[in-house]
Amino acid sequence: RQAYFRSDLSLLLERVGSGKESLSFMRRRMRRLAAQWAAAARRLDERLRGQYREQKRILVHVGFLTEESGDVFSPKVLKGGPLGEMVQWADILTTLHVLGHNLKISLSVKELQGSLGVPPGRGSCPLTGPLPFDLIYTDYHGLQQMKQHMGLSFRQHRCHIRVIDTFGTEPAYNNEEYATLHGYRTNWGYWNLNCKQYMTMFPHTPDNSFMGFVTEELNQTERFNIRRGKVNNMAVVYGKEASMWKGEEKLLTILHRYMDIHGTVYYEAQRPPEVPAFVRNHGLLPQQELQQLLRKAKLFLGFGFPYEGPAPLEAIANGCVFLQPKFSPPHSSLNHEFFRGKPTSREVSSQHPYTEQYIGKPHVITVDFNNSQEFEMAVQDILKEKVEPFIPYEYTCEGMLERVNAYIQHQDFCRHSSPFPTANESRSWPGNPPTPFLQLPNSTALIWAPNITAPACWPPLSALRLFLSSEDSSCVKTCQDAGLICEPSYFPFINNMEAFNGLNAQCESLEAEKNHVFPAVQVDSRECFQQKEPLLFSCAGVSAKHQRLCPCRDYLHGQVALCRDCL
Ligand code: U2F
Repeated sequence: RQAYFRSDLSLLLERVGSGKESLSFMRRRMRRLAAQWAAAARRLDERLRGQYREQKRILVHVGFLTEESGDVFSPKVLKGGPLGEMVQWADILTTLHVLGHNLKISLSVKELQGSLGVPPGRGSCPLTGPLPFDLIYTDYHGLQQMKQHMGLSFRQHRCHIRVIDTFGTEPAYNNEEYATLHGYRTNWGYWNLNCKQYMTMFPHTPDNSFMGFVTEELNQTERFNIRRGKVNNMAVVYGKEASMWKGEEKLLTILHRYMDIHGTVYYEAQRPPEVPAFVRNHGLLPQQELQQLLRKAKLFLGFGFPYEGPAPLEAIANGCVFLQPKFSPPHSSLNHEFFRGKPTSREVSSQHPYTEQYIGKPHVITVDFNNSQEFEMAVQDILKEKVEPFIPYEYTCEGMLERVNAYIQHQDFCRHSSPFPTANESRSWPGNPPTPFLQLPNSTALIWAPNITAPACWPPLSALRLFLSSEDSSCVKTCQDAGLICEPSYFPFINNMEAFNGLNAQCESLEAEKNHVFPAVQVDSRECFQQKEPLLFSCAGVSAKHQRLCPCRDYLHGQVALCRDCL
């Protein structure tokens, strides 16, 4: 059946219900953004006219909101607890609804069992018969619940699952055997999924799919009013909890020489939060009122926590400059409590690396906050600068609809075995192997130019550009340096001798092994290694001793998840 865009959210609002504060928060958000979603749906519908979009049966099981997982978030909604996740789930639900799919929402294990057709009380008996859904969106909590309640059939059906995973999961952590043997085992990872099944809040590593969320957009009148109403010397501090302001008195005093400082720190009636007396604290605000505050302010100031939340994008969208600390050395699961145990080694270079890398000046200023002179100069510069509201396209409703629609229509993790030879097969290719690569003029990169029929693949292979990294450089970085993005789904096509030869790797020998940096060349011995375990193909992997083969692709301006020919 064909999917048709929906502009009316009433059915969705009804299904979400309002039993808990977290659900009410999501409903309020959906209602507030309804017109924006409807306009975006009209525009995308117009652009995709003529494209057949299949309607999918989708189950959304929000594991962290179930009582069975302890639901620690709902009671915190009115107290400044993490709202980022709530923002994202509200937007995911709206996206799936607006795209016209057949949606079922589950917020308890009982509903999950009912939806999957597992009779209550049957414990972990396997689901018999076919899965009644094409896709299941859940989180790590939900994944665990599904495994418990689907029994053996979980393995059979897991290719249909998508895991909403804020900070991401890297391949070395995801492959159970490898993670256990090589010290990458955490509480969360090792599910042996295709890493593209994990969907992140920001485009962290291209090993995962970037799901995202949306930011409120402005119409012409609002833009005009913002220009008129901006108060040049007004700053809002990013931090809903007093603990986020601890130890920052010195910087606040410097800032106060130039600007009035506002905060939205949660507090209980009798206990005002411990922030300096010159700060005007509004208490935790409803989202809409926070927007109004940001529309007036010139500066949004982060002190390093929370990491990678939605609020900086909202501030930038309302014409603020986001001033944030650079982390040197970067924070990661190896050196910071917050990231410890998360299934990623990603190095976080500032409070909000996405805004630093993808948006940058004049909207985002990243400086060393230990150097108060540098901080003061940044504040002075910000006061002089005139900055317009800005939203990256991928954080608009249209951008999110476009991206998620492409995933739903093209990503298929149930289709087994790559249509191309595996590590072992490629060496025993009968006769002369076809040469699928061509050198790009004036470049070390190779392009995919097969003289055989190119296998069906999404993103299409025409976008493939192959590079040899320098040692100690990941494929994320290697592709980035070339203005491209690493595309892990191309790895099976470059895991062969032809790719090494094309890049002039001068292999002394060729072996196939399980290692999350392979395919790669060992620098000192010129030994070349193919990847033996497809689940370990990794953009993020990095090794001081190896030069890696890196499959890169182009991306659309403002929509890094999609290549030019991806739509
Ligand atoms: C992030 O979670 P947070 O909830 O701490 O992220 P924020 O960026 O602070 O805010 C999320 C939303 O809270 C709203 C604001 C944002 O959309 O509009 N809000 C509000 O309604 N009223 C206020 O007074 C202040 C903010 C991240 F999203 C999570 O994934 C991480 O777990 C967490 C920790 O790093 O940070």
